[in-house]
Amino acid sequence: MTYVVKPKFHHPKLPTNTLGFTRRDYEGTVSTLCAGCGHDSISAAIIQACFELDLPPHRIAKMSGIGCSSKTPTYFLGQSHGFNSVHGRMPSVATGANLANRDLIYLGVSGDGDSASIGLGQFAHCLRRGVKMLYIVENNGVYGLTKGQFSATADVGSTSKKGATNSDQPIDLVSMAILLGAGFVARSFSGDKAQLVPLISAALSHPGGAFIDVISPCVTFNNHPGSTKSFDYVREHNEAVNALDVMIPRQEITVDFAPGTVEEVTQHDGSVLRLRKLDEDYDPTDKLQALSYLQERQAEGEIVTGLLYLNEDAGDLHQRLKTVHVPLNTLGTTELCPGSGALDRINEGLR
Ligand SMILES: Cc1ncc(C[n+]2csc(CCOP(=O)(O)OP(=O)(O)O)c2C)c(N)n1
Ligand code: SF4
Ligand SMILES: [Mg+2]
Repeated sequence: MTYVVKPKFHHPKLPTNTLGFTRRDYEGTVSTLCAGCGHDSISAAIIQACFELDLPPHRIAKMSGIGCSSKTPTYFLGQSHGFNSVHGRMPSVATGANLANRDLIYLGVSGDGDSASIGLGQFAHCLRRGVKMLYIVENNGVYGLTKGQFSATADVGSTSKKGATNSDQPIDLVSMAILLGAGFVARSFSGDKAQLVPLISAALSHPGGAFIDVISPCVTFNNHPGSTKSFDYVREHNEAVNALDVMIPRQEITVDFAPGTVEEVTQHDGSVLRLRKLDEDYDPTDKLQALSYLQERQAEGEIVTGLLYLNEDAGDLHQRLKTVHVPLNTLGTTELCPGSGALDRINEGLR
């Protein structure tokens, strides 16, 4: 058996959201990942965010590639659409799906092998095109599914479980995402639910391409001294630049951040992101500063987390291609084939 269905029974008084769903309605099957795998915590954070945002499960499309991380969509949002693509090809499948039906909410889940090794080109083009989706990389520095080889995000000098030392430079996916023009770029840690859930909620409300790199320790192959993606290492070297809270339009504002240290950003859908600065000098809207800060802290061995870059006006693929507002897959023959008169006019315009 490759999956185990969860029992449907639950306490009749479980809290419901405005759609009448309980948190359990956003779950999937029982996880078959190793006990303690960071990826399971990310699934739990996705479930929590979608429940709190009152997202209708049937409007969400989960896209993934191949890897332990890419298996996780089976373990959340069991009532949503899902597509498990070929290794490293999730971004192009998500791009096509998004072009065909802009009405769905796209959630891409990938691994560091899936996105930074075999799928690096796909990752780059998806972000540069501004496909409106939340793209999550569950980053453990190894190919977990194939038993722990170094991935392209493994830090130089880090060691494998068997003692081999990685001599290659790492690819920093958040710096790449900022350079490629993603409008929402964040990094978090699977062990920090308080930070991860609001980041996922904010990213799902973002009007364009959103990327979150989540450091997610592989407890079986990359959680030893010598790894820079282990639970202990990340806890000791985590440097959060801000704390985020998200208010969706219907919510009463209840958070109470100290005045003078809070930045409010109203998104196009009316949701408000409240950023409490932990580092006074950090400005997530300043691209160059964000990039140099990331490099500086990385050189000191720190892992910077939080909302690292935000550009509300980055736009998305549909906006850039000027597509019609209705999903392309709903267009009928009349709209798709306007007749020989229209063809004649086009031909005339090309003479
Ligand atoms: C075309 C192709 N090449 C190689 C593989 C073997 N393979 C399966 S998963 C994987 C790496 C997965 O690593 P990652 O994306 O980091 O996911 P993790 O298991 O670490 O979550 C590889 C190399 C494959 N399935 N398909
Ligand atoms: S091998 Fe690693 S990444 Fe895969 S399920 Fe186990 S702990 Fe998680
Ligand atoms: Mg991996």
